[in-house]
Amino acid sequence: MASIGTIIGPTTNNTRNYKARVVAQFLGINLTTTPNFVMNVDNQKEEYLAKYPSGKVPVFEGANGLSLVDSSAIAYYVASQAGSDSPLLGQTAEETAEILQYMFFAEADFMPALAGTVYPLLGYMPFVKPSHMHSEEQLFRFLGVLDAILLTKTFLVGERITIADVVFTCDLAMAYTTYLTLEDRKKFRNVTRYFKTMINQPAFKAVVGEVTLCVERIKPQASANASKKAEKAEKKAEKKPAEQPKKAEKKAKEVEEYDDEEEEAPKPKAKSKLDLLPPAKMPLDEWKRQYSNTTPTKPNAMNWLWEHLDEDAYSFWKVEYKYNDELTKLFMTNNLIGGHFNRLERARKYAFGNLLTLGKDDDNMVWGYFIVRGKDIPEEVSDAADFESFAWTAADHNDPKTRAEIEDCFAWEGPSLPKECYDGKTFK
Ligand SMILES: N[C@@H](CCC(=O)N[C@@H](CS)C(=O)NCC(=O)O)C(=O)O
Repeated sequence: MASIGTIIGPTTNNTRNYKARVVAQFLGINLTTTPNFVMNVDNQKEEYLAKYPSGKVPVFEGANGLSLVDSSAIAYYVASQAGSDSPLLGQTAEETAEILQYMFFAEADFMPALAGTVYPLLGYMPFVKPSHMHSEEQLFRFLGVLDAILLTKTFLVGERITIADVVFTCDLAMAYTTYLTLEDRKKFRNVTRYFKTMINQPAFKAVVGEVTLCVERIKPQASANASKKAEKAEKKAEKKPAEQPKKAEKKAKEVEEYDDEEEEAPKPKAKSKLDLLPPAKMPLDEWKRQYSNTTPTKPNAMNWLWEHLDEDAYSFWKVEYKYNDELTKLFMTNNLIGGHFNRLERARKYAFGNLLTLGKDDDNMVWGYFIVRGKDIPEEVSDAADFESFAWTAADHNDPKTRAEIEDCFAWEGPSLPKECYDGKTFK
C-alpha cells in the first residue's frame, strides 16, 4: 500500500507525533515520517512558516495534496483512511460523539493541566510556583475523573480500542514518564491499568518502544532568573536535534526513553493457520459439549478429557493477570474477565479455558488455564486488544501438579487453587 502522506515533525520524544503513527500501525496504513527533522530549527524555516504560520509540529501533507495541522486531527484523518467502518472510529453518531468528547477532554482539559505542571520543570516555560500548583491541582482532578470513568471500563468508548484511547494514552505518556510516581500510580489505579494495557499494545510498542515510568519527579528549577533558564534551554534545543533540554533529560531517569523505530510496511491479514493443521482426533467442540453436559466436572468431565485428548493437536497454557496487585472489588475483577473474553472472540473456535476470580475484595487475582489448538499461542489469542495484560505460560498437563491445577481450575474448586474461588468464567 502506498503511503497516504507524510507526518512532518520530530519522530522521537514527541507524543503528538506518535498519535497518527500509532493509528497507522493499528490499521496497517503506510505513513511517511521525517526522522531527520530538527525541532525549533526546521519548523522555524521560512518555507515552513509560509505554509504553517504557527510554527507548530506536527503537520501533515497528504499524497492527495491535503494539508493539516493538529496532531489529533491528523490522527483522525489517518484513522478514516480505513473506511467509514474504521475500527478506531465510531460506528454510530453516539459513539463518534463519545470519541470526540474524550479527545477534547484529553486536549482541552487534561493536556493544559499537564503542560502547566510539567513544562516549567522541563525548562520549557518559567517556573512560577502558584501557577504550577494550580495546574497540578487540575491535573490530579482530571486524573480522578478519568479514574472513575475507567473503574468499570477497559477502554473509553465501547468494548474496543478507539482513536480516543490512542490520543489519551499519548497524552498520559508524558504524565507517566515525568510526573506520576508509584504512589500516584496506585492512587489512580484504573488509569494506570488502562495506560499499561494501551502502551503494551504492539501498535504502541512499534512506535513508542518501551516506556520507563517516573521514579522521581523532576525538581523545579525555581529562581529569579527562571525565564533565562528557559531561554537557555530553548537555545540548547535549537542546537541539538532533541526536543527536551539534555540537562533535564539526564537529571531525571523519568524522562521517556523511546525507540526511534521506523514504521513497518503493513502486513496483510492471513486466514487462520490453525485451519490448515491436520484434523484433531478430539474436536474441541466435542470437549466443550462434554464439559457443559458432564457432571461432576471432577472427575467425570476431566477423565473424559484425559482419555480423549489428542496430545499432538493441542497445548495447555496457564494464564495469569499481570496486574493482580491493582485489583480491588471481586465483582470488578470478574467483569474484567468477561471483557477479556469478549475481546478473545476470534479465538472462540480454537480455544477453551477458565479464568477464575480468586480471593477477596482488595486481595484478589485472575488465574486460570486454557487449551488451544496447535502448540503456540495463536494469533487469534494474541491479537486480543488486552492480551498484553495477561501472562500466558506453557503448561505441561502430564506433570501431576499441573494436571491437578487444571482439574481444579476447570472445576472451580480444589486444593491447588492459590486462593478461594469467588467466581469465574468459562471461555467456550
Ligand atoms: N494542538 C497542537 C499543538 C502542537 C504543539 O504545541 N506542538 C509543540 C510541540 S509538541 C510545538 O510545536 N511547539 C513549538 C512552538 O510552540 O513553537 C497539536 O496537537 O498538534
